[in-house]
Amino acid sequence: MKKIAFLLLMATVGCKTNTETKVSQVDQFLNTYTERYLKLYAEYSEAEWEANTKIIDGDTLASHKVSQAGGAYAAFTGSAENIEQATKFLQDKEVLTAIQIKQLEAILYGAASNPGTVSDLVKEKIKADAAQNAALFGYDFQIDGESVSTNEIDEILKTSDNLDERLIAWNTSKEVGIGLKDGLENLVGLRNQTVQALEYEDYFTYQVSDYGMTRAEMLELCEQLVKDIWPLYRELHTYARYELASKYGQSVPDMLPAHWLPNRWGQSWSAMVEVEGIDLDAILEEKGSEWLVKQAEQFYVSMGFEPLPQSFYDKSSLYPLPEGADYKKNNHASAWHMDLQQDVRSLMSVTPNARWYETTHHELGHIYYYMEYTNPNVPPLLRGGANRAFHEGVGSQMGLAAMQKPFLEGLGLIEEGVETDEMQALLKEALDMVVVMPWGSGVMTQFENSLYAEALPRDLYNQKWWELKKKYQGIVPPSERGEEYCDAASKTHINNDPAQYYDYSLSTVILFQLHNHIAGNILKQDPRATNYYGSKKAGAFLRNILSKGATEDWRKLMKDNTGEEISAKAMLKYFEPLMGYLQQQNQGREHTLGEMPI
Ligand code: X8Z
Ligand code: ZN
Repeated sequence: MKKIAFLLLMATVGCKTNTETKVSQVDQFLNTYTERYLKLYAEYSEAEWEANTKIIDGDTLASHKVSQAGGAYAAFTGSAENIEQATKFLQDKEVLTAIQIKQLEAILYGAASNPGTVSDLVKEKIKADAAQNAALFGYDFQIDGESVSTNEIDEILKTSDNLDERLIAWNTSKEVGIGLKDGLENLVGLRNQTVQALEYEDYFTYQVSDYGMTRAEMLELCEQLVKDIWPLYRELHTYARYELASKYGQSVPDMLPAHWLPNRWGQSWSAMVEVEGIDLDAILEEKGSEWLVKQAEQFYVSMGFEPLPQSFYDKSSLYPLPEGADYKKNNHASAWHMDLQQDVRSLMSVTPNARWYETTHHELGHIYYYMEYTNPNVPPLLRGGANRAFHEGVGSQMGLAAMQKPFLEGLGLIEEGVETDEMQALLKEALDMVVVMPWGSGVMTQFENSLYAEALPRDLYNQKWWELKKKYQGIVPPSERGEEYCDAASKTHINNDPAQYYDYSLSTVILFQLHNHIAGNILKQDPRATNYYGSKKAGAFLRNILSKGATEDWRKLMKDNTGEEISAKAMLKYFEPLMGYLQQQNQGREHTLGEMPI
């Protein structure tokens, strides 16, 4: 008895020493890794920032810098030595702390996109990525021989009643895809091959694994979300066909012609309707672009977030380039955590209208996420969102809140007590938030799944794209689009945020879960008419989620904060009153979408 007890004691003591040694060995490894990682990460970000804010035709220096810095970053993060060490430590999971395990896993996840064992492939991928980006954002869109910006194309699609003019603008917007097709095909191969070197089946599977899910699980979740919102989407589709046909003086088509819609990809339709009493475009035009950014910051600050550092304003690229500039910049909005510390920047082309008002809140959501998880409890390797969808959701949630009537009244943007049509306001929101679902979880997700996991041949790219557009969105091209076009490649994310677009549709359902919670439990307000402004309590609720970064499992975070699993229920509840209204509007109209897409 005694002997056994003694032996047990020895074993425990021995084990404790072992554990302590292991824990401190891992800490030492993580510290050394992090120090080098931060330096290389910051250098790579800086090179990328330059290459995205100053795109000059044939500029080899910028692409050389990206290749150099990207190469050094890849060589370190994908080095056999680091992979080996992290793998070895993870074999003894039971003696490690949860936060150590998460960091080691993050190291391996990062390594898989740059494995040192295939360093030539990785170098080629970095170069190809940079070239694709420069081709996409250096593209000179032209109408009648005159250069036009994407903001100008968007403006035509938003406002013009002239179908000929719309068709020209839409066709112009797709021209860029032609020259991107070869690069896309090449990148698909390179992305797949690099992750396959670390045993992932394909790049889509790799990207999904960041959620702790398999490809099949993600596809199933996406299909489920599309099914959940489909009855509402189907009503919106019918409504849009009839309303737009009447606006353009045309007969009602079975499917929506792409150039009829107020967005290049038919992913947001809110510009279709106006809410009387709330003409945000007119109000914002008077205020000017700088005001938009400052106001969005002020909204966050009112809820208890810190003011943005001065360096944000000094270093960001927030507005369109001056007329006649001899270079271009990336025209798609983004937010950057340059050094995983205090250097946060945004790249936008803010113009004073409702779309940029929403986008500014969206981008500042990323920035505030960066600032909140830059704290001593979150090691730099875990400075990311609970998952990527959480990162996308925060700012969109604030954007939604910043459009609601009580908020606008409080800010003096509309007159207190002004008569507005609440159903129109709800419809306008649905035309963005519901419409993004079949686009994000359907078209984009299915297309990229085919591209990466099902070896879609290049001579079917456009055919597949339009099959999916018809099936999930009920949208058809203005005329036959052969394989000489590559319409998918006109979408930024297909080129440079690959295989992760489901982030946006998941973020939409998550944001309604968080929003309904804030409205119902914290503000005690109608979720369709809230005013978050100045609510430190709502701010604290959000800050608590953001400040954890990626240190906790996202499912647990969701459950702890809302008591729910991820689902479209909150979103459907929010839009409930709209269903009856649409059914009434659509009485006697023919639905051309099936009762379910799948
Ligand atoms: O890409 C974005 C953001 C940048 S993270 C502007 N969004 C998606 C898109 O534009 O397609 C926001 C909504 C969907
Ligand atoms: Zn975003």
